[in-house]
Amino acid sequence: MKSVVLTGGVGGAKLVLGLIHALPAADVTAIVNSADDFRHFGLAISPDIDTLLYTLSGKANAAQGWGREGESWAFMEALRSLGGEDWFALGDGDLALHVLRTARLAAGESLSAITADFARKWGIGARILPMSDDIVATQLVTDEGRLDFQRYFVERRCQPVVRSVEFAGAATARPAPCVVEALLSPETDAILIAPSNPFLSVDPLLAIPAIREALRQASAPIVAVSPIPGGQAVKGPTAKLMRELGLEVNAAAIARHYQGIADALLLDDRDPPADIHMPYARTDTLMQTLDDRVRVARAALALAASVAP
Ligand code: FO1
Repeated sequence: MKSVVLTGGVGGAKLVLGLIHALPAADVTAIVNSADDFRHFGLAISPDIDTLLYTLSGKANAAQGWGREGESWAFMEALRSLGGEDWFALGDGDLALHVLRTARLAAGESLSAITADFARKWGIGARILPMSDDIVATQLVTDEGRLDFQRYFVERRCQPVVRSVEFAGAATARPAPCVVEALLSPETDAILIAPSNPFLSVDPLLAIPAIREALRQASAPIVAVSPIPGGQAVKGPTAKLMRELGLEVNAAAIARHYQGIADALLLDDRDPPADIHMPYARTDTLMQTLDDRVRVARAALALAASVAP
C-alpha cells in the first residue's frame, strides 16, 4: 500500500508516524503545509516540516507537539538578556535547522531539496514534500486586524476572533516537485487527509490550484481523518475557530468541509450520529500512544481500501 498524506501541524504528524509503522516508510509520502512558515530574526522557519522531521526521526518533544525532546534554551536566555522578542521559543538544537535552511535557501536551494536532505541525514525513510517551494502565508483576518499565522497562533494564543482565513500567494503557488506525481501515481493506493486543523493546516494545500486539481483527478481513494478526536468534546483552536467561522463543531461540518475532495471520512467513536453524505467508518481517533497512531493509520487505510474504485 503506497500512501500519500496531506498533513500539517501536530495532529498530522501523529498520523504520519502511525503510517510509517503500519507501512514500509518508503511507501509513505507526506505533503506538508508550508503556509505556517515565516521569517523570524531573518531565519526561515518551517514549523510543520520541522515537526514532521522531529517526529519521524524520534527527536520530537511528543508531549509538547513541536520542537525537540531534551532541548536547551541558552539562545533564548541570551536573547531575553538583550531585550530580543521572546514570544516564539527557539531551542538551541532547533536553531540549527533554521540557520542551515536559511543559508541554503540564500544559496539558491529549494525548500523541498533542503527538506529531503535533512530527512535523509536523519534516516527518515518516508518522503517529506513541502506543498510548494513558493511562498504561501496563512493570514487571519480577526477582530484585531490581519495577523500573520504565528502571531495569531503563538503570540496571541489564538485569542483574537477570526472572521476569515486567507492564504497569501496560494493562487499562484506551484506544487513542489513530486507532489502532483505522487497524487496521480497509479501506484498510490490511498490519499489521506490527516487530522490536522482543516482550516489552518489543510486548506492551504487545497488552496494551491494544481494540488486541488490533482486531488480531483486522482484515481486513489481520498480519506479524511476527523480532526475533532472525542467528537464535539474538543477544546483547542480547531473548535474555537469553527465556531468563529459559523460552523458547528461536529463531524457533519467536517464532512461538508471536505465535500468534493474526500471520498470517505474516518470519524471518532464518540462522534454523535450525523447526516454525513459520504461513506464513513469509526475508530477511536484520540492518538496518545504509538499504538493509537498505528490504529488510526490502519483504520484510515482500511477505509480507503473499502471505497477504492
Ligand atoms: N508553538 C507555540 O505555541 N509556542 C512556541 O514558542 C513555538 C515555537 C516553535 C518553534 C519552532 C517550531 O517549528 C514550532 C514552534 N511552535 C511553537 C509550534 C508552531 O507554532 C505550530 O506547530 C505550527 O505552526 C502550527 O501547526
